[in-house]
Amino acid sequence: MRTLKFVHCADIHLDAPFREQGSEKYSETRREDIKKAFLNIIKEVRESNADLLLISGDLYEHQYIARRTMDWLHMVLSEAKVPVILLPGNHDPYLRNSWYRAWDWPSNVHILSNENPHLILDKPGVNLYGIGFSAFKEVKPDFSLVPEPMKDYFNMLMLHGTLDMDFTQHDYMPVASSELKALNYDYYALGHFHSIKQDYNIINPGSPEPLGFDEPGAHGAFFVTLSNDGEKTQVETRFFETATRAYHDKTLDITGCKTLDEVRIRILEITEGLDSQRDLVRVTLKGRTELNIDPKTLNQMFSHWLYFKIRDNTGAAFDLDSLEKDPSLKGAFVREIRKRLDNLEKELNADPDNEEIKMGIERLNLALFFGLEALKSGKIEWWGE
Ligand SMILES: [Mn+2]
Repeated sequence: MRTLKFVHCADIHLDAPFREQGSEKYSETRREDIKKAFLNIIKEVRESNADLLLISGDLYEHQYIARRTMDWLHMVLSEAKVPVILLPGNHDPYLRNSWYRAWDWPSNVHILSNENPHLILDKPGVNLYGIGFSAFKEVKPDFSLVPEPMKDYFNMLMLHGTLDMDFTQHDYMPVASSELKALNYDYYALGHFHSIKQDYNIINPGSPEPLGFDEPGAHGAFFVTLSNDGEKTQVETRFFETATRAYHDKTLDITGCKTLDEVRIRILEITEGLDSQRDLVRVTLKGRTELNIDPKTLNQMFSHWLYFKIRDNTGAAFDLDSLEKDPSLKGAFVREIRKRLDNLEKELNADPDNEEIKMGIERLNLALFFGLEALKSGKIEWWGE
């Protein structure tokens, strides 16, 4: 039985600019977070006795990477103590002035460029082929260049590209799973998407540290074991988390909130359990309100968080008294609902504990709101649970 253990990661994006907050201290903290995530990957390589480390593109940001980060990377990669296979992605393409060409990489590092896409390691018996970027954009790859699988070797393809979608946009190497499977390789180490995609032996591990609010959820890399009994290769995978922080993008409908304190309490409710240093939070307020929302004042309450931003997307509340005089359908609708509400209010005065009447009033108020929203914007959004 032949076996191979390796760690597969991608999309590290060392020295990404992180401009969303506009403070240099924040951006620096986040760039350090990326390094920590990468160190977690190296740690896993060492502790799990992996034979290889595969990095499927976007290891660093060509436009922003600092020389001192490259020095740090040199040190860290040599500490991996196993062969490290790099593939240039769309953020670190194999350009003429690329660090992939003009840099003293540690001796255990191999780069699969378009000039040199093929690598055979007799020990531990791996046949590797890489399809990466040599410009910031790349069209569909030519799979006819991929060598035939080698007998008694583990055959692995590394590719940075867009899997199973985006076929009208050919800028980022679009490929289909069926095209990959037809190559009959044992493992396909993909990169490019920052979220996890897995189809048995085709894996896109996502970014080890999330890079923005469009990257929620768990982030890490894969520990993979291939085993071959002489006939068939089995693939076993284990995802491990590496991220320091997590993004949370929340929406809060504040229709019906009577005071700013009530709004604050609702914000606290939806962010309960989150950690001011680990979790990066954005709250978008929506709905209709008469309150004077000042995001700056609200934000002050969360100033001790590493990142907490409240955005105001609310609209003005309906002015029922003037709408009632409206000659159109809107006016007729408001008059009808208000007439029914008046009747129920009278009934409730006579029978103050009647739950059914209370519920009827609540329902009519909702009907009034939804009806006006539909008449005004042509659609309604349900914000309930
Ligand atoms: Mn990327």
